[in-house]
Amino acid sequence: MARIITVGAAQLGPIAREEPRAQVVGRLLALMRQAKETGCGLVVYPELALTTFFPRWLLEDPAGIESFFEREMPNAETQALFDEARRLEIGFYLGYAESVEEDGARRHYNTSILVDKSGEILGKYRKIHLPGTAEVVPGRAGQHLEKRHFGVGNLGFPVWRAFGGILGMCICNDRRWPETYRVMGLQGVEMVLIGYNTPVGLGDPYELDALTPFHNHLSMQAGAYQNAAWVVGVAKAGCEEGINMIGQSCIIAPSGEIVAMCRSLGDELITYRCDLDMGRPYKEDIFNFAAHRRTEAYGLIVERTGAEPPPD
Ligand code: CDT
Repeated sequence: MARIITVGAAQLGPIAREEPRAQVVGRLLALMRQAKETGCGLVVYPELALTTFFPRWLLEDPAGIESFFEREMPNAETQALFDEARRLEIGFYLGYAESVEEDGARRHYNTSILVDKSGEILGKYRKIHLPGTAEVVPGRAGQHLEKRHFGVGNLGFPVWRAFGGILGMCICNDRRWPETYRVMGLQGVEMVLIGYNTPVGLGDPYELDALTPFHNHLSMQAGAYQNAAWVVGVAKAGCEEGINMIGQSCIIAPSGEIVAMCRSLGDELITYRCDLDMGRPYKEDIFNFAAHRRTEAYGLIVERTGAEPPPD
């Protein structure tokens, strides 16, 4: 029997700093209902989908910082999402800022969860590759302070048997790193869910900014193809608090081909009927890891991996 996940990529337009959670949740619910109407069994929201992308600011007041984080999930403001998922029998991926007490200390993570069709949390992922800096870079047009606001994720890159397949999660900058997909690929992942907020105009040379949409797709298409998995990449897009963020949310087949893509920079749903077995010919042949990976021959290279170039 065909193993199909009809997935919805629920791109969000900007979220203003003062936009109440309830209003954001209302937008997420509208996209969830639209996804259900178009036959989806799973809807994927962006990274930090409940708030504006606050790591663009220094934010020194602890209470002000904490206001961007969720101490419980679900909580009073997000419960409606879980209730509606259960009512509609649709799963979801949601990115949010997580605040948790660990080893007697309060810790902050950039987190995503996978929720099943009965509204139960199946899995959690905490972002590992945190871009930007911990301190303000003087003279830069815009800041990206994820290293200040979040700890490095401590849950690895697990995969889950869910929705009839093997699913994994990562968050934004993770998508640029081959290790992200390969760690999940080695566990047989069949669909990788990714939320992102990708700003431009922070002060990089124009030629780098201009290539941002290309690099977005390049990374995800390569990750999909090289690991024979579907990839669903979902943006928070548009001009948010004066910073432009790319859109181009997309669904990518295990062939590496983009099969659906958002056209706007606002709230927009795209869907695709993903056949999980489409990855099989790749997993059995060109990317048959057991047959073709040569880890024993990678040793020399791994030993030299470091800051300095190889000797002459
Ligand atoms: N959110 C996130 O990880 N964004 C990064 C941009 C960093 S620019 C300093 C990304 O890789 O898209």
